[in-house]
Amino acid sequence: LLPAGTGRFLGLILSRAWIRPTGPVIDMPVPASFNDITQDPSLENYIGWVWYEKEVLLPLRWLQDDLNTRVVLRFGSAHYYSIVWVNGVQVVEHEGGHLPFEADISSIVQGSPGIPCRITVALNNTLTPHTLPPGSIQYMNDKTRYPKNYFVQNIRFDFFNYAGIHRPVVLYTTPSVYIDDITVTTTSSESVAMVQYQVSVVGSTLYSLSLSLRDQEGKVVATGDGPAGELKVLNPNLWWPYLMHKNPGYRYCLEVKMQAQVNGALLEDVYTLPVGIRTVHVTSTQFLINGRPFYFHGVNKHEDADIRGKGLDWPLVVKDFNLLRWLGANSFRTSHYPYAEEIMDLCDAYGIVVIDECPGVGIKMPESFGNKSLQHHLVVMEELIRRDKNRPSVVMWSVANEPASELPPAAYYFKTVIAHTKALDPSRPVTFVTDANYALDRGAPDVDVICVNSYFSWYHDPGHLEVIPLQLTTQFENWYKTYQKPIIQSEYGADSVPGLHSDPPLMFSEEYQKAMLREYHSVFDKKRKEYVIGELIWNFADFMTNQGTTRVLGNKKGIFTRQRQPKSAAFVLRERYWKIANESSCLPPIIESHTLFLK
Ligand code: GCB
Repeated sequence: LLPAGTGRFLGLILSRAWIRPTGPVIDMPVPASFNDITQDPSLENYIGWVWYEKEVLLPLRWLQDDLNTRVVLRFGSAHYYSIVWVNGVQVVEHEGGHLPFEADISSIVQGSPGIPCRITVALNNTLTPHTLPPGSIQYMNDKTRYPKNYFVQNIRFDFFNYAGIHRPVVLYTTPSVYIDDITVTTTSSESVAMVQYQVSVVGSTLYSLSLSLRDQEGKVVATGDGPAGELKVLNPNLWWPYLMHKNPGYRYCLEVKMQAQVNGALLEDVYTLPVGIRTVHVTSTQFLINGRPFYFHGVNKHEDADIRGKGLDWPLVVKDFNLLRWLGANSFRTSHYPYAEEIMDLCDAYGIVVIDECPGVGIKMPESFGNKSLQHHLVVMEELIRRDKNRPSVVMWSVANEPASELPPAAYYFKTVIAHTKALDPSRPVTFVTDANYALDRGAPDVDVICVNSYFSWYHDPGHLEVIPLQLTTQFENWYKTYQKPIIQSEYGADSVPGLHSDPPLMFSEEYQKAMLREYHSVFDKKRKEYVIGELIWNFADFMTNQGTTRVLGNKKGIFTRQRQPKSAAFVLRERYWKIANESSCLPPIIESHTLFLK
């Protein structure tokens, strides 16, 4: 990794015939954020360009068969703006973290077997009013208070702006004619389901496609051919959420086989895709999965951990799923950006329902509602939907979190983003998460589900738990009477410093966090009989933020610590979630440690 000055000088650096390190060269793990890896505070808070470089030797057979093999370099995500070179040739440029991008590098690496392939990445974590999330650079020009050229990056979101290559980087191959994309949607009735598919092939127009769908025993239940069609499945095993069925997360395996003749050679590309058969519908009071009312009892999360920041961390990912299931949580929102594909795979497999949020967080400045931002937002939604459209766990898209949706341009902005999202994926409802006043919010008319965040007795009336019942009831009634749409309490919570106790409960103690939850829960219990369809605690775990006077080594609203130890509030929530799960007629799987709540 080579920190290389500020972005202002990038043009200069690139125009040189040979790029040389302009800063210290250090070892940097991938995937990981670079911020917390060293003892150097300037790297922790670094804004600007950093460089990564690595040499790899590619298998000989990838390089010799140059006509028919396509070599691809893929990044799971890199934060924020990336330029990638292979052997000094620029192969891809990508704007935005949290989503994958890739480049066909065949023409660069083929024809030179035995020569190492040098992958160079320039990354810039600077956020502007037009990036997602937006941010701005503020130069401090008062020479009596700040050194020359001093600047800070202002952000309007509450998590540390970790940067680096956050997800795995892989090299893979396909034939030169290959399956580029598959789109699957499902419909079902009691005894028969239809799986609609569309397959796009790139590289030739002369190819054949055959499809087969297997159940979990490996039995072929339907077959098809051609680039579009329908597979009929009799007596389908539906994909059910965790705790809604004794066998949640059932997925069939769709195998798509493409064959093409190219210059006398037979090329074959085979792609397998897990397919969950399920439907999603929204009424004015309910969220239906497979026709049954679904109540979101879940969490908001972050990709955040000690040392590796936002870098993918398998042990942590698996630990978090174990904690979610321990908690009896059936869902989460990917606050405030798309999570790693590895996490989404586990949601599909375990039946954890997802509200899939794009990085539209902190859209507060008027200039962030202009055409430039809007166009970028549309592209980000395209990338997100392309990545996650086939996931049964994803039941709703969230296009933003707490934007300044009362500003006049927000009306056109959200109408456009939501319409675009629906055009790309007509099968799922769309929302954004609001903290605006119900009477002033200009985006709410376009959402399918109202998702509202509130922090009564915390940011408003701090310390006054007694105001919660009235204020929360009023909040729900105002939204419902205005829109007649189901409502999710998409955030509520209180900070607690683990180990800090106080009775009567005082703010920041574990007791206060518990008491606040209980006040909210009593209102949820009344309103979920009407039109409230979910509650998502803020937050699953403590997480790092920018430094500030209201943050003690980060945000402490977790019900688990950052190291995933439960605070008292976790037990309150666990008891509640299992109780709610048991109210449904479908028995959850009996796991020994949960029997206490199942009796
Ligand atoms: C919110 C934000 C979330 C913050 C949270 C808080 O409304 O959506 O990103 O972390 O409040 O704790 O302030």
